[in-house]
Amino acid sequence: MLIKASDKTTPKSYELTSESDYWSRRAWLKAAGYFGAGLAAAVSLPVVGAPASPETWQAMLKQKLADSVAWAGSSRDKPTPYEDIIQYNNFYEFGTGKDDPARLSKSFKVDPWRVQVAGEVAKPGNFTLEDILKPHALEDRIYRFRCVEAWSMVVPWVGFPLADLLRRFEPTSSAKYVRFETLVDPDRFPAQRFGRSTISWPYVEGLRMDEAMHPLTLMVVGVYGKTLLPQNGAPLRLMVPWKYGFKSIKSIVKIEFTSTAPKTTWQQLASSEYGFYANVNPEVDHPRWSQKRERRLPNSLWDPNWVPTQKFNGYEEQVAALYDKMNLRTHF
Ligand SMILES: Nc1nc2c(c(=O)[nH]1)N[C@H]1C(S)=C(S)[C@@H](COP(=O)(O)O)O[C@H]1N2
Ligand SMILES: [Mo]
Repeated sequence: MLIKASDKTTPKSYELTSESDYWSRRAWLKAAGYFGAGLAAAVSLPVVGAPASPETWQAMLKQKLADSVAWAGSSRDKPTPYEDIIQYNNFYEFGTGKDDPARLSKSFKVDPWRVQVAGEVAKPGNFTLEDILKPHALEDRIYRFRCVEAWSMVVPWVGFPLADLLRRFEPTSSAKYVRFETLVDPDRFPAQRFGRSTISWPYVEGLRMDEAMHPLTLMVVGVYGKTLLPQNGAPLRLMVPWKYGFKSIKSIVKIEFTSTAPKTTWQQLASSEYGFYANVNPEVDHPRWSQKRERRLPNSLWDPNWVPTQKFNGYEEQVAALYDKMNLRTHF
């Protein structure tokens, strides 16, 4: 993607609050087996909200990856090789080159990590990765994945339905949209260092509530049965298979339920080129290129491997009803 607008915003540093609410405290105590034991007062509890030991969420994730089940709806297209999925990336926090994310994320440390849940919900809070992962069984889902730049892959993701996570926070009736933010940390993301990017961080994406709750919308924690690598958006990234890739925000640290549509990063940069919906649609071209076909990876300059682009990236049957009376040309 080409960035047209430019701005000189200084990166904001993301602050992890050590504050914790009743719900996450309860979840932690439950996980630790303290409920009903009558021992809680007698043992010395770790400070709730202190960084969880990395082994713990990593061990939990490993076990869940081992127990994951194949999803019946997987694409029959041939999966893109793992090497391509982890080496050809868009992740502008590392840089705009396709090889920047793999190259510059080698020493990326996920910990410490918290996910803040805020806005129109009964149960907001700051959650550890263990809190987030604990109740969810994982599924292996092979999805087609189409970037707005007209290349595509077929990726065996591992994750769980976003809807199952969102329900835990009990969104109120005012929650009409979900807004997501990526981590801001110039120590971990080189392109967030002062003056190195025209993007105003954090990277922000959003979905309408019904899109977020759709059974195809996945919270991803793995690829090809392995723990998600930083270049693919570790530890948590979204996957909305019927939308252009930029909707599938990586390395999520905030989930906010809102009553109005959030302003997303690409809309802010070039609203005439990147819309809020960003549904894959071969009938609506990007102002600067055709969306009728896509280069399916792996490919080369000599063999671009063009394939026709499908409406809603081939998921029309499952998602068309979400956009029933909408003009997809104006709501691009
Ligand atoms: N935070 C963040 N999320 C992001 C991006 C980004 O630059 N920053 N790029 C998006 C784009 S344009 C695409 S195509 C996909 C790429 O995902 P992949 O590298 O895992 O294939 O991530 C999306 N999510
Ligand atoms: Mo993209």
